[in-house]
Amino acid sequence: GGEETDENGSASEGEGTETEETEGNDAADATYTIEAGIGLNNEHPQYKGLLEFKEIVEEETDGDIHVKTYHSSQLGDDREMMESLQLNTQEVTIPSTAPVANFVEEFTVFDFPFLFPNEQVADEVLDGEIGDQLLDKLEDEEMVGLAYWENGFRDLTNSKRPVESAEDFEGLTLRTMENDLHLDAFSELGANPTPMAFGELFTAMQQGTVDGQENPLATIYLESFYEVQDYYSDTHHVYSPFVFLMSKQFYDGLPDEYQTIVEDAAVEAGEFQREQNREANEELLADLEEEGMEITEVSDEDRAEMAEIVQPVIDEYAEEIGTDFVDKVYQAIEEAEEN
Ligand code: KDG
Repeated sequence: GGEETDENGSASEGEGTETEETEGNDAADATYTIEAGIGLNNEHPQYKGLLEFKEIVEEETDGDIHVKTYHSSQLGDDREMMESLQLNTQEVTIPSTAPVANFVEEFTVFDFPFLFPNEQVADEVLDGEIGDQLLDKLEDEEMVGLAYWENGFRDLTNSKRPVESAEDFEGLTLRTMENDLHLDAFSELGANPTPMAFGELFTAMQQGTVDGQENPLATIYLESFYEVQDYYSDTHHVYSPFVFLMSKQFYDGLPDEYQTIVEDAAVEAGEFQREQNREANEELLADLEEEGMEITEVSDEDRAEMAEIVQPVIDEYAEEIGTDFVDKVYQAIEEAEEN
């Protein structure tokens, strides 16, 4: 529930790498320890969701599983943390789907530009058969996918000019996530994409190595990107899910009962996280403007033009992933839209 604001609040003030212990739980008494790390900071709803996961798991195992939480890439970037999961030197991480596609290429489909029309449709497809099918594929990569959380619709910021239409991308040096589809789509729009780990982004913008970046509003505001960026556009070009990942070796070593507990906790904390995230993404635009960013609203026509330009890239990746599977995704989206 939302009653642990105090704990969240004090956790976000902490200077150290570890959050304060959940009351009543003594790490020394635990049989299992989960080290959980994310790239975003402790202000982000993703971290609040992680604290919720910690609380549920520690309570339901009576402290027998202890969860240590890390934020701001303290344990590494998305790729490094996933590799640590494979080696079982870290137990949990929650990356965007984009870098996950470097391990299981089918995940690329969720990053197709303008794929999901809204969050509700995304929830239904991700939490349904299609989403499950992809989570299952992670096991060959020594990871277990327990749930989808939400990063959200990605928007554009830059330090050069207002971006209103497709032409405005021309020549902008943009940091992208480490994902080939993202790279090719932004190239197609005329930008100069530079893949980079999230932890290096702020400095890259500050030093002018890149002109801009794209992320959901919550990240843009809560990571104080307004300090180094002047223009924001609500492009909403990609819906970015998070995947809650656990080391397969660690998961397999848990008693059945604990496997169920961590799985249910990932889903339950995910529901809480999605709620928090949606609130943040709704509320923060005014705050961003107050911080001095110039806000540009992108029209549906301009979005449609962007979509048309990147369509050949989408088609290419659909071929690569398998058009049968991609068609199933489109079909699931259509069905969800009817509900
Ligand atoms: O905690 C998640 C981050 O590590 C990352 O996935 C955020 O969307 C993201 C980005 O732009 O790298």
